[in-house]
Amino acid sequence: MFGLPIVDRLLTEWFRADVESRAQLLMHSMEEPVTELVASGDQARLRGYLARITDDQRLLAIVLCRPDGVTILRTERTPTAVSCQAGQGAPPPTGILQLPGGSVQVSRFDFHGDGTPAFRVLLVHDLSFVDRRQRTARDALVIFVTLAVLLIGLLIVLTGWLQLRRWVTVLIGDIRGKRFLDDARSPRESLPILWQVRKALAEVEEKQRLEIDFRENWTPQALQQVVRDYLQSAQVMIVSNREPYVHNRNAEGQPVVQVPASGMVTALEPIVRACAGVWIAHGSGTADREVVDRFDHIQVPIDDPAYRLRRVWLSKEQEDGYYYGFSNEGMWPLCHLAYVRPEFRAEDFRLYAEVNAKFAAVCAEEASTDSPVILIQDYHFALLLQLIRKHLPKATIILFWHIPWPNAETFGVCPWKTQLLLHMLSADILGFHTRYHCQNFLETVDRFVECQIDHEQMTVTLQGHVCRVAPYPISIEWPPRWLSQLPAVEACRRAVRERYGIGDGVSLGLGVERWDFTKGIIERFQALESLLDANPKLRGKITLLQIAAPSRSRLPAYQELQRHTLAEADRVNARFADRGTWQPIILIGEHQEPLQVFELYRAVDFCLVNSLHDGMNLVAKEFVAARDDEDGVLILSTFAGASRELPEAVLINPYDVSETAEAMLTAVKMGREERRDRMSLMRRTVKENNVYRWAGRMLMDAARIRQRQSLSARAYRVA
Ligand code: GDG
Repeated sequence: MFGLPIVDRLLTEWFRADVESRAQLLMHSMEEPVTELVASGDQARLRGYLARITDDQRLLAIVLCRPDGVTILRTERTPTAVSCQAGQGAPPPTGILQLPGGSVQVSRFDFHGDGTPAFRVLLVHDLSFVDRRQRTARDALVIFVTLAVLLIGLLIVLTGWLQLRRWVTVLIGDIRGKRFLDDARSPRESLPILWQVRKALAEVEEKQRLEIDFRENWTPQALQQVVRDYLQSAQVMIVSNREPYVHNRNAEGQPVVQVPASGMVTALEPIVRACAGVWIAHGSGTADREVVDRFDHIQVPIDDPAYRLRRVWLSKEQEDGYYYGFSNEGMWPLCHLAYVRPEFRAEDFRLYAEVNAKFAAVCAEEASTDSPVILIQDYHFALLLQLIRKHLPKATIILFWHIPWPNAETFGVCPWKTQLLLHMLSADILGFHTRYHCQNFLETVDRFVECQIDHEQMTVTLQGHVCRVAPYPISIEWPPRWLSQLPAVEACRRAVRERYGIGDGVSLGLGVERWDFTKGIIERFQALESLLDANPKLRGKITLLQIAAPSRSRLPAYQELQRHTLAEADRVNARFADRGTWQPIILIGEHQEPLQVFELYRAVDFCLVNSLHDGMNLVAKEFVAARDDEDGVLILSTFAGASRELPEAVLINPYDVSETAEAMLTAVKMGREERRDRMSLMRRTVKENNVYRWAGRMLMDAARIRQRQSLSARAYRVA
C-alpha cells in the first residue's frame, strides 16, 4: 500500500491542529478561574478545579509553572517528561512528545495578569486516539482499496467473458457453417485473436479432412451425416441412363423386377438409399410404364422403399440415336482403347442433344429446391450440364465419368469435341476413377479449349466458372448386402460344383461381366487354350465358368462379339473336352441375379478380370469382398483402374495371351498361405475404400464448393 505513509502524515497533521485549537479554547475558558485561584493561593481548590478539568479523556494533565520554572501544581497523570523547566532556564518543550505509553501534545500558555502574579500553563493532551484513528483509517483504506480492486477485476472479467462469449458464438456459427476454412485466409474482422483461432480451426479442419480421407469406417450413416451436416440436408439427385430397377414382362406377361448388370448401378444404389434422394433414369423395361404413378414415379426397392425413381420415356428413334448410336457406338469405343472404331453420325449426335435436353427439363421438375446437388452419371450426359444450369443456376453439379478418358489425340477425332468439353466444364466437380484419366482430360481441355488450367489444384476456369477435376476411385458397398443371404463358402462351393457338374479335383475359374468387347472374354478363352496346350496335365483339371450378361445386343459390334465368343468357346471346348465328363469353358450367356453372382464369387478358386481397358472394374472388388474365408486368387488386368488399388492381385497384360495363361497356372498352384496373405490385404483395401467413401469424398468436396460460392456471393452483394 504505497499511499499509507501519506495518509498517516495527513491524519497526524490534522489531529495535531485539532488538539491545538481545542487547547486554546480550553485555555480561554480556564483563564479567569485559574488566575483567581492562583492569586488566592488556595492550592486545594486549585487542584480540585484542575482535577475536574482533566476528567476529560483526551486532556491528560495540566501543569502550572511560575515564570522562573518552579512548579506550582502538576495534576495526577502528568508524565514525568513534562516539566516546567527544560534545563538552564529554557522554556519547557511544546509540541508532540513521543513517550513510552504513547504520544502526547504539550501546549503552553503564558499569563501576565494585571495585579496578579504571572504564571504559565502546560496542557498535555493524550494523542493515543490519533494512533487508533490512524489504524482505523488505515484498515478502512486497505478494505476500500481491496474492494475497489476486486470490483475493477470483476468488471474486467465480466467484460472479457462477454467478449469471449461473442467470439465463441461467432466461432460456433463458423464451425456449424464450416466457414472458417475460407474466412481464415483473410483477416476480414477487426479481431485478430478471432482470426488466429479461425486459422487454427482451419488447420484442424484440413487435418480432419485428411483423416477422413484415410478413415476406415465409411458407412451409410457416415454418408447420411455428410449430407446432413456438410450439405445442410440438400436434395441429392442422381441422373443416369441405366435405371437401378427394371420391370420386364415375363413369359406369363407379368411385370418382374430386375437389378441390371451395371457397375454404375452397383455403386450408386447404396448412396441414393443412404441419402433418400431421387434417381432419374431412362425407363427401359418392357413393363416399366405399368408400375409407375401418374408422375412416372416409383418408390424403390420395391420390398423396402428408400428413395424415388423417376422414369424418363424415350422414343425408339431417341434410344437408337442417343443410347445405341452416339453413346455406345461413338463415345464408348472412343474412350476405351480396345481397337474398335468409334462411329460418329450427325443424326445420332442431334438425338443425343435432344435426350440430354429432355433429362435437363426432368431435373428441373424433380428439384424440390433451387440448389440441389445433382450427380450426373457417365458419358450419356456430356451435354446435360449447361442445360441444367439454365433451369437451376444455383445447383451443384457433379459429373462422374465411369469409363476411361483417352489422351488428347484420341479424343480429338470426335467431331463435336469442343462442344462436349465446354458443357463438361460447367460442372462444379468432374470426377474420374484415376489421376491418369484426370490428366488426360486436362491435356485434352488444354488442347481444344481457351481456358485457364491450374495443374497444381487440378481446376479449369472458364468464363469465371471453376471446374474441379479430381480422381474418385469408385467402389462397392461393404459388406455387400447379398452376403448375409448366402451360406458359408464351402456350401456355396458344393452347390455351384453340383449345379455345373464340376468334379472335386478341378480348379474352377470365374469370369463375370456384361458381354462387352472391352472385357477381354475372347482373349480369356484363348489364354485358357494356351495354358492347356502348354500344360497337358491340366486337361480335365481346370474349368472356366464364364457369365456374360447380354448388353447393347442391338448393336452389330455386340452381336458380332456374342457370335465370336460362342464360336471361340465351342472351338476351345471341342479341342479339349473329355467325352462329356469335363469341358474347359462353361459359358452362360444370360443375366444372373446378384445373389447368384455372389454365390459364384464364393464358390470358385480364382476370378479372371482381364479387361482390355476398364475405368475401374467392380467385379474385381466384389470378388474380394465376397471372400470372407480369405481364400481365392484374383487375376487382374493392369488396364483396369482397380489394378491401382489392388496390386496384391496377380497382375497381367490382357493382350499377352501367354502371360494370362501363366497367371492362371500361378493361381492354380498358389499355396493357401500366399492366397490368404494376398486376399486379406486386398480385403482391407476394399473395406476401407468402399463406395460410401467414394461418395462421401465427392459430396464433401461439393459442400466446400457450395460454401465457397455462397461466401463469394455474399462478398459480391456487399461490394
Ligand atoms: C462401368 C465401367 C466401372 C455383371 N454380370 C451380371 C452382373 N454384373 C455386375 C457385376 C458388377 C457390374 O455388373 C459390372 O461392373 P464393372 O465395373 O465391372 O463394369 P461396367 O458395367 O462396364 O461399369 C467400369 C463401372 O462403370 C463403375 O464406375 O468400374 O469400369 O465400365 O457389379 O456384379 N450383375 C447381375 N447379373 C449379371 O449377370 N445382377
